[in-house]
Amino acid sequence: MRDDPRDPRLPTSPGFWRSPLRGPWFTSVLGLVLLGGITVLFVTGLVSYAAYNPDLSPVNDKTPDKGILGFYLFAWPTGPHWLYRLNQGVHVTLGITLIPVLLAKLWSVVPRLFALPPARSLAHALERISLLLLVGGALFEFVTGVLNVQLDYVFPGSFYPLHFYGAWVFFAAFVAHAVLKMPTALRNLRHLREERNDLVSPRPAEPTVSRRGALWFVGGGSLLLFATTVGQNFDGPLRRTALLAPHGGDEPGSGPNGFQINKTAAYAGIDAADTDEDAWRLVVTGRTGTVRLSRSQLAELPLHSSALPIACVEGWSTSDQWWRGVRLRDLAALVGHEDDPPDVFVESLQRHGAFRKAALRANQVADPRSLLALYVNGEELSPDHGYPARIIVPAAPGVLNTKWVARMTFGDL
Ligand SMILES: Nc1nc2c(c(=O)[nH]1)N[C@H]1C(S)=C(S)[C@@H](COP(=O)(O)O)O[C@H]1N2
Ligand SMILES: [Mo]
Repeated sequence: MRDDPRDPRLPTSPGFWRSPLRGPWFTSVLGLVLLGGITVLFVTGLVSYAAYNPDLSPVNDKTPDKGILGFYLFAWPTGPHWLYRLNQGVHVTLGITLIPVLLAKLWSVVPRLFALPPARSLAHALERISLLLLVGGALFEFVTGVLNVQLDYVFPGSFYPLHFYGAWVFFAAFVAHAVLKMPTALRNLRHLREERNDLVSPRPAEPTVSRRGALWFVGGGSLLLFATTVGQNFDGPLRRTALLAPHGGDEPGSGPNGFQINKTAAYAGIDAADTDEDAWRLVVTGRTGTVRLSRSQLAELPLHSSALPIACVEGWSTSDQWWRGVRLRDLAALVGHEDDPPDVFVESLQRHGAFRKAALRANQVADPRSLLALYVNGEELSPDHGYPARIIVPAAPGVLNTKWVARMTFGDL
């Protein structure tokens, strides 16, 4: 008896699963929410990757072996200036908001994981393998994403290739699943009287909550996560509502430099002795050679202002800050690129760390709002925001806004 798969004490028996909530309607509602939500996550994720300009330079490319998976890459525009802020805010906030829906959906179909026989036919075997990729892929993408946002990452290997390749594997299984299940899901939602299927328990326990009630519970969980995350894309009082987000809560300080900081100068190993007026020189190289500029020489060049946000890949952003500094295209002109500014390779004083250098495309250099900033909100940059000078480019991800700049090399990359 103990080995009989129909023994209701074993999870392989349909009778083991007693929740009266399980059934085609509950699973279909959650499935359709995920269909819409995950499609948006996939698209915003791919778009975010394009924003890194991976085709431009190996230093920007976190997945150099991507092959044809990079088929869609495009030159990232510089406008509207909040483009990356919006894209990444949606990607991260929506991902976190969907966690309860994903968990409820997996819970609703968990009896199928144990169903025997493992495969009734070749087609059934293939379907079950694709489900493993689907469930495994979904868990992998959500877990790596959340770890990267919350914990500054703890996985072995870099986050970017894992999350990128994982997304393709997962999305392929997801598309196959959606195509196979869509007709059933729509039918289940249209029919008032439910069709019975294998998800409906043959010996249901007494209900403690209705199916609609359970959906409200899942939705409430999502709403709570949304409400405690979305504020990290705004300043001051709104940011304080982002209780669960690492860049939620209070601003790191007050005054002109009192907005969010990713890595501090201390963390990046920036020594104050290397940034003072006597020590620091910006080294700019281009067609006509190299010039070295002290900070006070830079401050005597024509200065311009632009109001631009910092928007991090981890899904937090600031509102527009007033940056003031030298236009990137004016720096290009100083070294012989007067008319058509080329790409530029930017290197930081920072010696270690993944984001100490970045390449910018010619369109980013040419934009009059793109600056090597010396000031922010009317004051000198603070050490943590990149003193003596940092890059700020409209619509770009935060990683391209290199802090503590030491060297800029203009030329087609
Ligand atoms: N040199 C250097 N520049 C850097 C980084 C870094 O780690 N080192 N981090 C980047 C990232 S990921 C972001 S989001 C922004 C954050 O800028 P902030 O700290 O001024 O808000 O700086 C960018 N510039
Ligand atoms: Mo970032």
